[in-house]
Amino acid sequence: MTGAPREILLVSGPNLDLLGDREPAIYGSETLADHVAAAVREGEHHGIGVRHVQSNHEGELIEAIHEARGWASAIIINAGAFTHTSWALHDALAAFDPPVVELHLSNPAAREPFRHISVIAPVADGVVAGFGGLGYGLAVEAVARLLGPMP
Ligand code: CA2
Repeated sequence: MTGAPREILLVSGPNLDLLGDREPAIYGSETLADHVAAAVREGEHHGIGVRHVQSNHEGELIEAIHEARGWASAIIINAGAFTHTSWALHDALAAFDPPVVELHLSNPAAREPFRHISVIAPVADGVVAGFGGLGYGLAVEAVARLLGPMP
């Protein structure tokens, strides 16, 4: 392998740390750790590392995105409910040049009206939504394809 190693920052927003414990009908019974493990496995398949950060605090997520400007080849973000409200996350992602993939377990467009708006979507290259835990692997595959073969 040549070139710098590729690594994705996987960002998980508020309440995703509760997955597996509540609301299984909407979000499934797998835990966030299960989803992160699926992303890591798919990354290994493509020779891409995955670093994960979860926080219930908007500022911590913004700091992680700022820091990723120094090392990440892409960001995959499930911003939780901040998806619908956080222009601060929007602005942080706008300052990150490499690919950004927005990720959701559910399909917010098929749910309550307040979930139909994403302030992340305008600064994302694409969105993976509605496929439950399968989406974590799909999002990593999307990044691998966007980045193309190692130079
Ligand atoms: O479908 C998704 O992945 C969401 O990003 C999940 C968010 C929701 O606000 C978005 O509209 C769509 C919710 C995060 C997890 O919330 C939980 C609440 C209780 C129990 C377990 C998870």
